[in-house]
Amino acid sequence: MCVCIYSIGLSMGGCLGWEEERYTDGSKWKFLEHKGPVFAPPYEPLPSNVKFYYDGKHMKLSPEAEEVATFFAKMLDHEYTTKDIFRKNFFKDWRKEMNAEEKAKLTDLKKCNFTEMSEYFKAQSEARKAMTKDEKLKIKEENERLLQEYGFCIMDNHRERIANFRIEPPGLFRGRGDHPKMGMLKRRIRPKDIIINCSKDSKHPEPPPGTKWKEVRHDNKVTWLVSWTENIQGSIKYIMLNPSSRIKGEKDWQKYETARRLKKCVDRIRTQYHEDWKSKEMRIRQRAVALYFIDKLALRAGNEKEEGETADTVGCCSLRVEHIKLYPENDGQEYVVEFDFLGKDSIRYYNKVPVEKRVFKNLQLFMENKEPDDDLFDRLNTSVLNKHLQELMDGLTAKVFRTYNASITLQQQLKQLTMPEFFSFKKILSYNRANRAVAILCNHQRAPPKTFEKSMQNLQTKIDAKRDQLSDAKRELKSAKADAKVRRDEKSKKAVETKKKAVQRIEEQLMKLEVQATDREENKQIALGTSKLNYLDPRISVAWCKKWGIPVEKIYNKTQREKFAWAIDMADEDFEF
Ligand SMILES: *[C@@H]1O[C@H](CO)[C@@H](O)[C@H](O)[C@H]1NC(C)=O
Ligand SMILES: *[C@@H]1O[C@H](CO)[C@@H](O)[C@H](O)[C@H]1NC(C)=O
Ligand SMILES: *[C@@H]1O[C@H](CO)[C@@H](O)[C@H](O)[C@H]1NC(C)=O
Ligand SMILES: *[C@@H]1O[C@H](CO)[C@@H](O)[C@H](O)[C@H]1NC(C)=O
Ligand SMILES: CC(=O)N[C@H]1CO[C@H](CO)[C@@H](O)[C@@H]1O
Repeated sequence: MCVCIYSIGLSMGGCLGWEEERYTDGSKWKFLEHKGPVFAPPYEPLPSNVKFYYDGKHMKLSPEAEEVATFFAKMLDHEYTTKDIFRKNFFKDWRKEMNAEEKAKLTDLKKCNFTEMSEYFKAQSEARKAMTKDEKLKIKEENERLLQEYGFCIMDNHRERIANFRIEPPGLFRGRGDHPKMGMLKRRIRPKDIIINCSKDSKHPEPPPGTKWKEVRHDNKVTWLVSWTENIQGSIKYIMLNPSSRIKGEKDWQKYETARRLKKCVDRIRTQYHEDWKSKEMRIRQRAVALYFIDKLALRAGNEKEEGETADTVGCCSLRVEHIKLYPENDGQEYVVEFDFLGKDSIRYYNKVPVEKRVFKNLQLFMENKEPDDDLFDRLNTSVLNKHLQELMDGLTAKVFRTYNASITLQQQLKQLTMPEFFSFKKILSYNRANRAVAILCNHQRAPPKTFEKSMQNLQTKIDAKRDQLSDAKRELKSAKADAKVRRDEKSKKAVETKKKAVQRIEEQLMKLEVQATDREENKQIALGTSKLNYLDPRISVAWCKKWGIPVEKIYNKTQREKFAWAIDMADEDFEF
């Protein structure tokens, strides 16, 4: 068979998928061969001089109990280990790994002393940092060998990179926000947990000696290679192809094409839901108001599965009465709705927006005679809404509205903010500002990075030094000019020119640093990555780069360039979303 090698990047990017990917156009692969996953290394018991103490007394733990204890010890300096839920969940799961004797003795987490374990891991991590070049090179070579052996598969006629062929090691679950399951033991994944998907006529991956796979499948309608069920949320995890692969690229392209189709019919959809606000049927009114929120505020639809089980997060359909407040008038605006709830990943969504009068009146109606914890849209659920969206446009979901609004907003902002006369670094600031406008729209907030103040200080020091340098250069220019006036010869004229250029160069460097500071400051609490990676049609960004002669590397890092290879390859300066 002919193996065509293409799109092979070597960075270790990519992540495990959560959604099973099926071909949307009914296509199938014909041949799939791969080597299966790389398992986490087995547990290595602690050296005997690293001791664990219970109630002040040394206690030797069984290997099973010790392994789980090390997970806690490794996180000892982290705030998590002070949280009640974390400690409770951890202790409950830890006890399950203890033998009878340990179970009887270890009854109070407060009496456990993990200090020596924690010190040991800290020392190990220091030792890793202090490795010699040769030792580091050895590790790098071993990683490269694993990548070459396990990191690629052959799908039909292509050799493709696999996104993440390493199975995560066991540890303690953290989750985002105040996740009710934080601290639980994330079990070690073994061959007997693994389902392999490959073609019948390929060389099947071998399980490690003495073990068996759970199952080997030959399902050519899906694009995953390996799957297993993780124990915390019971969700299925998959090993899939790298974003740079042909299949991923096509899926990505399709997503943005769907958003572009929405652009063409969004007016019709808006007209319709405006009409539906007046419907005699309550379920239609509720559906229409929910749709308005999704369109106007880029809210998520809400999970189809019951969210209540995990953190108390909601989407549009699962909003409760307590999540909104109505103000007939607020700060000089009429019909204002205040939203305050925890959205995906427990990130708070807070927004105060004026809405149309009819929406406001409907909301009042929906809230009548209800308790705070009653559903706002009691006649609506996510599946009903999704079905309705499908009827409005093939392939339409709440996410398509987000993608559409994000992409069109980026395009408009880029047009507005990029001035032809800007230096290229200032154009890049414009790009980041456009990206920020979208991130704000999508509610992609973050806590300021820990290193923020420090890195701003460093930058400020550089700026101050550059300012001094500039005044020196200006002074030198002035004296060169004075000198030239007196001497009136070629040599001193040349000197003036040289000094002038130096001043210009330093001015430009100073401006660049100042723009950098502005950019960083504005970015303090906003995460650009998520929208860049998931909601912004890369063809808009690539077209913008082309138009202004900005290298794509300035806006996409290596991982992002791999993911968007399809868009970069077909770069078109006149692309209109
Ligand atoms: C825990 O153990 C360490 C090391 O053996 C010891 O220095 C420390 O005092 C102990 N901490 C407590 C709270 O007993
Ligand atoms: C995108 O969302 C914003 C914020 O709610 C909204 O004002 C705007 O009308 C939307 N734009 C489009 C084109 O849908
Ligand atoms: C959603 O509502 C529809 C119609 O009321 C109902 O048939 C369906 O079972 C509901 N789905 C869920 C997941 O609750
Ligand atoms: C690229 O940027 C993303 C954030 O958007 C980051 O998560 C990733 O680690 C970066 N990759 C590289 C290779 O720098
Ligand atoms: C869940 C699933 O799609 N399983 C498929 C795995 O592969 C076998 C053999 O091709 C199919 O029969 C199953 O339906």
